[in-house]
Amino acid sequence: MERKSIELYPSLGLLTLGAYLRNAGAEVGMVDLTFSRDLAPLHASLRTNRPEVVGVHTKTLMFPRALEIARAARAAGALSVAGGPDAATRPEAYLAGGFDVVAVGEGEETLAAIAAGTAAGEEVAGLPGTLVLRGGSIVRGPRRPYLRDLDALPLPAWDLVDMEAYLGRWQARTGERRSAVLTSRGCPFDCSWCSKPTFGRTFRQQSPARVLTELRALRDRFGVDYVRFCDDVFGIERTWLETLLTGMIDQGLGLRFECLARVDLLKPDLLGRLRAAGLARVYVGVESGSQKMLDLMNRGTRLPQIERTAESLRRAGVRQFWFLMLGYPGETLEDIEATLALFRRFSPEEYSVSIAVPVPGTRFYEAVRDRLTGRSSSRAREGGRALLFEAAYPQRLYRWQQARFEIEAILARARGRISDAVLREVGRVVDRFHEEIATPLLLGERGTPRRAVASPTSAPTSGPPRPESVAP
Ligand code: B12
Ligand code: SF4
Repeated sequence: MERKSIELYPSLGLLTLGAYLRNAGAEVGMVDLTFSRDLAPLHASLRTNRPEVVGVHTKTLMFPRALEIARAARAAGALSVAGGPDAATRPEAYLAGGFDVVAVGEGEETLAAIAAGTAAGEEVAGLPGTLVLRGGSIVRGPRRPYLRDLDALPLPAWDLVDMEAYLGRWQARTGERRSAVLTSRGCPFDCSWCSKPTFGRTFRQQSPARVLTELRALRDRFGVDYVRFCDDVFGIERTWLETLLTGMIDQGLGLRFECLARVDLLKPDLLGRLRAAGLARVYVGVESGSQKMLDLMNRGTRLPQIERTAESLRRAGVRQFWFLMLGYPGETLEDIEATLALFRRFSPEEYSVSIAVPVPGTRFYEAVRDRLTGRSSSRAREGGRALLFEAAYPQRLYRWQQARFEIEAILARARGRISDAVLREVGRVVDRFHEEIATPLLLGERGTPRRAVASPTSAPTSGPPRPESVAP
């Protein structure tokens, strides 16, 4: 999927871990499997470098591959350590699958301690932030406090990967040399479907001066001219954002950038500065055109905020990428119509309509846990379109709904090239097909939901969210 959409960036987590370990005196190498279809580069590196410790970054979809790596590491006599979001969510599964250690939460200090302990021949069980199996039971070390000062982290060790392989692909596709930058860790909001195993609800950020140093390094060392700010939400604090934008403008960095923003934070009066600093594209988590659904998701956003943001981005000439979600518990066909109507009204340049994925560790997952279909591998094969739980309507209905958004986007793109009357007529035909043929046929049950699925209760929130304390 990523190869097709070329959202290719080296893992910032691993590059930061690498830089941190080096500063701590360890010898570090990285096997980047992004461009390879098998584990041959790993086997070659294990043979040549004979590492004492092999660390693996994990996401839910990579679970089987991670276990293969652990087996290879063990066969080579190395201690295998799993870290990253999935291992932090279900460490038991990784230990049962063959990993020697699971590191939960922020990895810098934990991995450095594991590396130092292993080199000294010491027992790693009980180290803060780790879990290991001993005599069939799990030994869990105390929780490691979050890092307080992100400015103290070294710049990512870009030399550990083939940066040109990433930058060259971007350049061939877009003409731009794109790289990723992270300015903060965590997010204080609390959307019901969001998994936050690593940073919890903390929110910490680097100083604008530190961010500017990283931006300059990317530009000067690698010719980067386009940056993706990978923060969960970019620019949560207004004063911080304004200082960064001023720096980018005053230093004439000449970078264009994109980021992920929330409609309640992206105030229209900021857009001029954002544009002047290079803002080219914004990912907006619109999710639904139904206020009822936004509330059930505990999004904390209001429809008028979405409308105001979409309108001001359009006026400012910033490309909008909307994230939309179908199939979240509690959603009816009317809610989907409301989402489509909002989409029609603003015709964002780009969008993705996903089917809600219950990620382990979320309130959403807990709510549908007894209705999981266990189809995660089929989801990967089907390009992320498979339902992973028994939702209100059959899978085929969601597929058709996704197709309606695609048709709508095609019609919007055809505006100006095909007469409005023809486009209106095509739209009417599609709507009639939807109402009279597709919906009754796909529902097969005279329009009633297959099963009422309870929605996860949203956490009560009053006023702006407060981040969790970073104290232990
Ligand atoms: C930027 C981003 C992307 C970018 C770039 C990814 C990249 N190459 O870096 C893009 C858009 C490509 C992307 C794609 C996807 N992403 Co993404 N992404 C993120 C995001 C917002 C930031 C990642 C990041 O840089 N974090 C900052 C670094 C510092 O943190 P970190 O990587 O977690 O690493 C720290 C610790 O986890 C730990 N650690 C990590 N690895 C290891 C290994 C060892 C051995 C140790 C000891 C410690 C350790 O130490 C690190 C430093 O403290 C996160 C959310 C988040 N806040 O993390 C989601 C997130 C990681 N993505 C997620 C998902 C689901 C995806 C996709 C599957 C989406 C999709 N359907 O296609 C793909 C998979 C891509 C892939 N192959 O990895 C989920 C993962 C959930 C899960 N349990 O699997 C997250 C958590 C978002 C969420 N809340 O749901 N993503
Ligand atoms: S705004 Fe919501 S979805 Fe985005 S990172 Fe924060 S909690 Fe997760």
